[in-house]
Amino acid sequence: MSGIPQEQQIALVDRLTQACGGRYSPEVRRRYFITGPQWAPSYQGQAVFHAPVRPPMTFETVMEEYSKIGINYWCTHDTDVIPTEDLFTPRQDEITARIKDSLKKHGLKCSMVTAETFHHPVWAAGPAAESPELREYAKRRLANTVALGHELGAQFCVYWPGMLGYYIAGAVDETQTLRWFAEGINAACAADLEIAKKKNRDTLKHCMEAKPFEPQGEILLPTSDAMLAFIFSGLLAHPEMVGLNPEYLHELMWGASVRASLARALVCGKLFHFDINDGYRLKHDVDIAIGLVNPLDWLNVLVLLRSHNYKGPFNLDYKPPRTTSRHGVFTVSIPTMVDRFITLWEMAGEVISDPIIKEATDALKAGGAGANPADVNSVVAANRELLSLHELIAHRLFQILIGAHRGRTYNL
Ligand code: 3MF
Ligand code: MG
Ligand code: MG
Repeated sequence: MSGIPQEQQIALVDRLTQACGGRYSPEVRRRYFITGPQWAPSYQGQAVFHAPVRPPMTFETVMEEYSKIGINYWCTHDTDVIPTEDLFTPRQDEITARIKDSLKKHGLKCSMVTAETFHHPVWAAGPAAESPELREYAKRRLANTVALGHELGAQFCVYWPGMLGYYIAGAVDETQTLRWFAEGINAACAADLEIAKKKNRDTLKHCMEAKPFEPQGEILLPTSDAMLAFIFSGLLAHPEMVGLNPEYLHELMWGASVRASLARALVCGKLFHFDINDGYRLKHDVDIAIGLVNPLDWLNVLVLLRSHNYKGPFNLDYKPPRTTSRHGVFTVSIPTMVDRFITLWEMAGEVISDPIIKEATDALKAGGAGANPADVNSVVAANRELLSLHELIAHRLFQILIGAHRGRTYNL
């Protein structure tokens, strides 16, 4: 093949994307509670060792493209759309009015807002640092984000305290920092109660998001489990208003079983919101799009969520790879990721109703006949053959993933 002329490359990418088939219509995509962040498509590919590879993008463009693809909901950090210096000024109101107009124009709703408490130099020592004035500013920022959420009609507010910690141990008393951080969340809940009452709206669902590493060197609430302990610690004035926004990769990054992490959130009634993506264990936060690394694990995760009636948002928190162009972000990254999610979600339904898995699971739950709980050997003997079904269920999941249960075969 000879070199592909630059002016023919978009047509090639589009033609091959079409040729893949398996696309859902925007109408079908809109049936799912999929939310699109401002920051995902507008990520320019920059990082400590990386220069940006794509141009900046406005919220108007993001909303227009989401609407064409079939994503109903948009979400944002406060400073993705309002420069830090413009917060708390009339510029904030002007921009908020433009956001509302654009949402309306493109038929989108705002699902969630989140305060950026990690990027700006003001957060160099984190959002709960020693300076009382800094902490007062942090409370104002959280309360302002809650107000923005109500103004835009959001149901959720997310907090990712990725700067809650330190680079160098010893200077900070962790218990004190956690108490100060709780004061920030309490201020956000208090503001919410007041605004919700005034506006006659429900209060927001406040969701904490954990990540084990990055950008802080050591993080005080590194996992969803640490956050559950924090929510139930007695430090929060309204623990009933606060839950979790786990992120698939953030749990995987520390080596967890994501499905087990989600299960622990579910049994606590705290799985409010879910950031979906993919990546690798014990590596940095690559935020690859769903299903490109761990499709079988993703199928398992969605089986858990479907069988436990999770009704919250699936938030596309991913970073388009630096190899993807601006055109590719909206023609390859987002639609293919949404379509893989939908396919995996529907497959999860097939797993739940699969007669083989169902019969095997029922048999395991019935247990082996003749087991006597007072006799260890009889319990072992009664279940010996039955327990092979665990591996058979795993094989069946693989078959469902590759479509073998629908007759797909390889003839050698
Ligand atoms: C960082 C993240 C964040 C959070 C967001 C909270 C940039 O790893 O995942 O996205 O999701 O700040 O909504
Ligand atoms: Mg996230
Ligand atoms: Mg991430």
